[in-house]
Amino acid sequence: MAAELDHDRLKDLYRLMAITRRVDQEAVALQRQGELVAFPPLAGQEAAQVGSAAALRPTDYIFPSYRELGAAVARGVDLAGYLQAYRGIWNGGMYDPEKHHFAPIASSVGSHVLHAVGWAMGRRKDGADDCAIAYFGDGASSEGDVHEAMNFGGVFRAPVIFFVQNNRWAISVPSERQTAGEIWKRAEGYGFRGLRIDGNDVEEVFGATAEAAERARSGGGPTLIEAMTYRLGAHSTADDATRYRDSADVEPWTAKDPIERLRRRLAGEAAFFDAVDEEAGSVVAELRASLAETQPRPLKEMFDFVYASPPAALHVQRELAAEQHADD
Ligand SMILES: Cc1ncc(C[n+]2csc(CCOP(=O)(O)OP(=O)(O)O)c2C)c(N)n1
Ligand SMILES: [Mg+2]
Repeated sequence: MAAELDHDRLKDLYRLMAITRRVDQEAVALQRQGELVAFPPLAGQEAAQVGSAAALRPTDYIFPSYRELGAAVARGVDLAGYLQAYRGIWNGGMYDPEKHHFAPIASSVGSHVLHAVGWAMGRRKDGADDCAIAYFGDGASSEGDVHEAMNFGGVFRAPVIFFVQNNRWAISVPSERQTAGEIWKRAEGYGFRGLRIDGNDVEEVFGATAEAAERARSGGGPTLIEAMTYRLGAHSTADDATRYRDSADVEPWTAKDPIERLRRRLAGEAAFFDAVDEEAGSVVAELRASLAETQPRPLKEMFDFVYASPPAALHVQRELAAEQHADD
């Protein structure tokens, strides 16, 4: 289902994917240098994320998991704010979700898929024709929350796209050890359209997402897109993927690297590639500088923002914390 994107659009997608790759590598380096607590690299999944996010309108709402840096780059989210989540400064990132319609990062697997459905239903009640997209993994597709979200979305024909990146792994569990059938086929049981696409082909991803968004806007209900891709790196900087997978399994996917694939299509654009490299270099230099300036948040904020009226026990804890950490 190629969307036949024009040359300039392909160049823009290349630019976003290349910047994403560079920021991803920088984030891993920052973790190794002690600047981040942990980071889940997305290398290999750039086409799936950038192609889908770029196919939406800025007013459509993105509900990311913890591995959606590429969608954040495509949306123009403040990347230092994004990485605060991985620096342990703030759960869910310090960027403003409302500014770019990019929800706080969900590290609880699958939980945000319900939020996407709720937001989509609310937006329709407001009379708007925006849609929501929920990004989640092959592993998350086994979560009860995800089944509930898809069932609810189907029954209420919510304007939502369920976008699964099947990167073949849920930490150390390969997808065939956790899903007996095919994820995209579940859509039929929920009463909406499902499809499987080549997640490393940015044009195909863009086309499938644009079509799903159109369906959502026009009252056609949700779409489940299963984008077949591969997690080239480890699950996160906290694990060693060589303990559970062979490098021989990774090699064929390295050959299908989505950025190299697009670069081959854009051959002859040497000056453009150089300009993108240079831009990516400045993006990461700025990012590094702005992370270095990050100050910890006031300790008392740990107790804010959850309850409108915090329970008594929390008040006690808050006072104790204030007493014991008067300087924080
Ligand atoms: C509710 C919940 N259960 C377990 C975990 C631990 N955990 C973190 S990531 C992950 C694997 C998720 O795999 P998948 O959905 O395929 O996403 P991927 O990491 O491949 O992007 C697990 C089990 C968690 N964060 N939240
Ligand atoms: Mg996975």
